[in-house]
Amino acid sequence: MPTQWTSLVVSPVQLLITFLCLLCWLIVTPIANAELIQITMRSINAYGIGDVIGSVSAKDSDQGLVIFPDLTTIATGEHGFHLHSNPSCKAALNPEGESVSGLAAGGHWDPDNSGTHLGPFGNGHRGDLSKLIVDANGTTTTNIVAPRLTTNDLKNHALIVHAGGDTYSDTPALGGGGARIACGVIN
Ligand SMILES: [Cu+2]
Ligand SMILES: [Zn+2]
Repeated sequence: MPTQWTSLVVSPVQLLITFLCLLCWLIVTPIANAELIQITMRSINAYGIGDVIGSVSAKDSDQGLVIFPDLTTIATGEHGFHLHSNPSCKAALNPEGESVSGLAAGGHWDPDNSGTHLGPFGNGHRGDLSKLIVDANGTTTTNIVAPRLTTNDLKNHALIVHAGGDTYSDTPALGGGGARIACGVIN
């Protein structure tokens, strides 16, 4: 074979490298281009929706949904944090006729009808998220991961922060977070 042709013959190793590069590009490109969704969060109470207290951003990753809270003026400590079914942060009346903060958001998003609250790594409500940890300044910027959610799942629902923590169990009911204190709707 003339020497000018030998350099054009592709070796199996070169083919393998080309294939691996293409594979890497196909895997990495959608993650790098993942859309960042930003949700404005407002304080809520039994009278309705109040001031903006920050935002929550979210994007897809190969570990699931990564959530970046950036909230201020929340009491120090742990706060239950969930995706609720309805895209509303309004107060609503309970069966006793009392106005309840954020009640229009409905219950924890549960598309599988599991009927159980098990936290972000269980097989219960898919809206169960890791609790937010608020530092001594009343701010929270600690990222959390929701392995069973994507940005698409957030749409037409509401993110809710509760006054209390979360046991990731049905004892007490719905993890015991109590009152809904902040909310944001994803359209
Ligand atoms: Cu909740
Ligand atoms: Zn739940």
